[in-house]
Amino acid sequence: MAKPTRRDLLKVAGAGSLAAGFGITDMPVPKSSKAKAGDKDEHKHEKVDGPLANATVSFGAWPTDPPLNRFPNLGAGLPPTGLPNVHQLIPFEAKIKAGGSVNFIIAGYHQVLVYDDGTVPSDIDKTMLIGPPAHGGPDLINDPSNRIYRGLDPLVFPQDRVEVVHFSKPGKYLVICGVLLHFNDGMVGYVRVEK
Ligand SMILES: [Cu+2]
Repeated sequence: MAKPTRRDLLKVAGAGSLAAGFGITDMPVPKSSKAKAGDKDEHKHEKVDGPLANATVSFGAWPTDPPLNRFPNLGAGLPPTGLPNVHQLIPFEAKIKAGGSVNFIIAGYHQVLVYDDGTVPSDIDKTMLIGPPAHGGPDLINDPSNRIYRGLDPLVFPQDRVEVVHFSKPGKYLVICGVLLHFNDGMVGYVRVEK
């Protein structure tokens, strides 16, 4: 009798993880899907609709003048490559309503930092940094005062990605790029959250 080959075993293992990934298991199904401990608050939100339910902010952008050729994957890897990049938040001020979210679409080596209502760029302490040798990239701003969201380490792959940030209260929130050089370059913007 032929022994199962390594390939066969991998096939079985693959099928098992696929089933688990889609929730197809022999586990008994709980009677109430609301009964799970620890998640009740995450499912009590009111529905948010309309044009101010969310906004998209380009967080950096790849230039086209002069033409830029990123094929095959220039600027996607680690660390920053020195490719040209537009260090801006577009639009500069995004508007949503309370309970909505902002989809930050990140193009290139950037870090999203959001500061609480009323913060302005001059409030940011640029002496609080994280950089070499603790961190492998250029200096990052690490001022925790009034910081309400700190995005992924820009050394994360892929650098072109989306981070969705929720705003529950009205206010004018400062959003900056955590890369010190970019912040100094004016890579800031605001999220205005209406009632
Ligand atoms: Cu940046």
